[in-house]
Amino acid sequence: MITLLDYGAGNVRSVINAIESLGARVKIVSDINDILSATQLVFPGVGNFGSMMRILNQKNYVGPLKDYIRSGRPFFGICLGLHALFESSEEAPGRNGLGLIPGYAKKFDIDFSVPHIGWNGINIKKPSRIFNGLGGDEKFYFVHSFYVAPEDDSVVLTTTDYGLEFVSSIQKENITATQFHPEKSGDAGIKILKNFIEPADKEATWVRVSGKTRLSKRIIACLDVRSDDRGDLVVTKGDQYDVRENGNVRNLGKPVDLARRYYKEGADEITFLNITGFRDFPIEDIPMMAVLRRTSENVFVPLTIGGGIKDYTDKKGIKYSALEVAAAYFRSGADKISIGSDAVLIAEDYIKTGIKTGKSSIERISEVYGAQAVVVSIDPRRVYVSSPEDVRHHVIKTDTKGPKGETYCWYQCTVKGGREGRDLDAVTLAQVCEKLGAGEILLNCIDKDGTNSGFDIELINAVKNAVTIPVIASSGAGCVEHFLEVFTKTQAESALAAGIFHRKEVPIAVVKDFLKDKVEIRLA
Ligand code: 1PR
Repeated sequence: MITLLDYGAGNVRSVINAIESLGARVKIVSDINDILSATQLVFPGVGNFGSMMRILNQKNYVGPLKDYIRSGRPFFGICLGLHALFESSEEAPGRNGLGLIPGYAKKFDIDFSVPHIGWNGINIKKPSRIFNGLGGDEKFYFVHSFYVAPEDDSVVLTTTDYGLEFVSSIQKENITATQFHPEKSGDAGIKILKNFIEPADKEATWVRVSGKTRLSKRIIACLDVRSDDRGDLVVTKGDQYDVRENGNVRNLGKPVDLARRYYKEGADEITFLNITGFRDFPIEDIPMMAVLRRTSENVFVPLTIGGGIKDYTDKKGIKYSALEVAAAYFRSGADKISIGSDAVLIAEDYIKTGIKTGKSSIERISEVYGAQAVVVSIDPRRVYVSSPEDVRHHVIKTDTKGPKGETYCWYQCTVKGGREGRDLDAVTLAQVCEKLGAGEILLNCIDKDGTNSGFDIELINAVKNAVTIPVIASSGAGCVEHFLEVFTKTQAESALAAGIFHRKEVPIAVVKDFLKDKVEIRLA
């Protein structure tokens, strides 16, 4: 029986599923006695250091947690569960951590995109049975803006390189804690959890010292999900956002089955877009919650869900905040939520007033769950102009001429699945959303969607060069060379595709095989 400390922020379902997949049972802490009587404790921290410590204090968990750890019983901390062990964090000045390990958590101050999101390697600094059975070149999933700086180097178990060499896990007597997420790190991560759960009499059999680690470019499979005309939930795919063929919604498979297939084929992440979300009431959208719950049972890579994440009032007049909608998705197994239409409206308001209200969905979800959990999905369309002075938007010079021979264009944001254009450009939207707390941009392109003609490199460069957060390039992938092009001609951290994966034209494994000696990627 593994005891799991859940303080209510973020996706602990994946940790539970990962542990249960190993045949162990999980007991979730509901009061201090559960902590005091635990025999093996896992603490997966998610979100913000300040709100985590506030909740632990409110629930009177701090004392029992310290007593448990000091008693010498096994403890495994994940992400903020690592930071919590330290004295403090720059994320919440003035807020004390558990103080069991001298040192503090620091914010990344580097020239790279922050948060550090994605699959990176580890340099092992001392033997540990936690790594038994691993080969040495595995990559693990990270998502964080802060890293721990212990005063005593002897606690350092691994380091990872990202702009600098930072501590990616620690081990001290009964305490093991990782910055990376084993529950989101495919088979390698599951092995680590297995080694923790298994009896402690096993010796460490393996140690490795390696050179610099590198963050991988991610390959993301995207599943646009909606009800077909019979009311069944299907994965569909549009051509420039039109998902109908001969009048019927295209049906390319079942969401859970396809997600499992992509996980097995080596997808680094899976994104579900509930593309009827803007018409439905998502909290009642049980089928989508169920899709996430079932997918997270045996898909151990990050899951993002988008579609309909906004404040709304249901048919009975009950009000739900976007935060509540997001919370329901996180509880169902999502690691990140993606906001589309609402982000455009929020940015328009912000541009009008220049005031951060703190009340928008982006700000509220980011505050509670952390910036890394908030993706903004942009659905832009090219608008050609004869001269940059014609509009007040970010205009680029383009190599793809317009219908009247125009050599300039801007990228118009749309809402409601591309059906309504707004007076806002994609570059400005991305910049405003970063300011408001978004942690990543999912950059679609309506002109390219479903065309198999390659990513819109000019759009991706325009947005990527305007923000410091990671960008997912999306729309238009038609062959393996398109992935190489987007990773060599732009700084995008990830590339997302849908149609070619669904139709089995270019499987994920083939993409990775093609990229493996040319670009840093994870081989599952
Ligand atoms: O506005 O917050 O409710 O979110 C709605 C979400 O649903 C947005 O993220 C929006 O992009 C998405 N969406 C809405 N309508 C459609 C549609 O197709 N009719 N899908 C739609 C957009 C997602 C793309 C696609 C890539 C790759 N499709 O990410 O997967 O273009 O496709 P490809 O590789 O086949 O070219 P809200």
